Amino acid sequence: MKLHWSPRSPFVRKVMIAAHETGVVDRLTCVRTVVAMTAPNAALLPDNPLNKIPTLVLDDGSPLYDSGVICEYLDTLHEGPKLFPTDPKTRWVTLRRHALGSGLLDLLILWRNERERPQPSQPHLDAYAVKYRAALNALEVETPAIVATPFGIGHIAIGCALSYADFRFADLGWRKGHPKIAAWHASFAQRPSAKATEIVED
Ligand SMILES: N[C@@H](CCC(=O)N[C@@H](CS)C(=O)NCC(=O)O)C(=O)O
Repeated sequence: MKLHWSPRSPFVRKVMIAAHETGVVDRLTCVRTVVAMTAPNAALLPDNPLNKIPTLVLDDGSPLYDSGVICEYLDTLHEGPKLFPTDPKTRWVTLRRHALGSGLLDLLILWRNERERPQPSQPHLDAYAVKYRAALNALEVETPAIVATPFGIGHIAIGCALSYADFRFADLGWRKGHPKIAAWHASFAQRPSAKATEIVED
């Protein structure tokens, strides 16, 4: 399978962590694909008209996107503990946590784009800051339940979002005031799958 990939995309990292956790990483051929919101990549558009990575191309040529869909597909390729639980009691809370982590990532990427514009919109910057703080506070409150749940796609999305905050928003110092989720993130960062996929500056 071909994965449109970049070493610094936090959404690609979600897929790579899932691939390591499910033991299918060797089945992926990672193809470096450069994307930018303002510069559609003509080589990617036939596989993903939305111009986003990660995009997975199956052996029969059919594409899969976005990161959550790809992770759920990879989860069907192994017999081990599932990243996407089927038991309704844990499934819906897991999917909501995945939405929280992925949504926080979306927010951080939009925020970064806005603050790098020549004339950023202050109302947008202020709104991103409010939502970011609300998300961190929600994670802090939910940490005991997150810790008590078997590792899954919710943990992957939340872990990738917090690592991305470290990478691009070190100035925010997100750990301050959020000691519980910070302690959880420290243990997430020690997982072999997280260590193997860490995003670093070139
Ligand atoms: N919802 C998508 C988001 C993926 C995403 O935003 N990827 C960024 C790179 S980190 C991208 O491809 N941006 C290019 C663009 O938006 O045109 C997913 O979960 O896969």
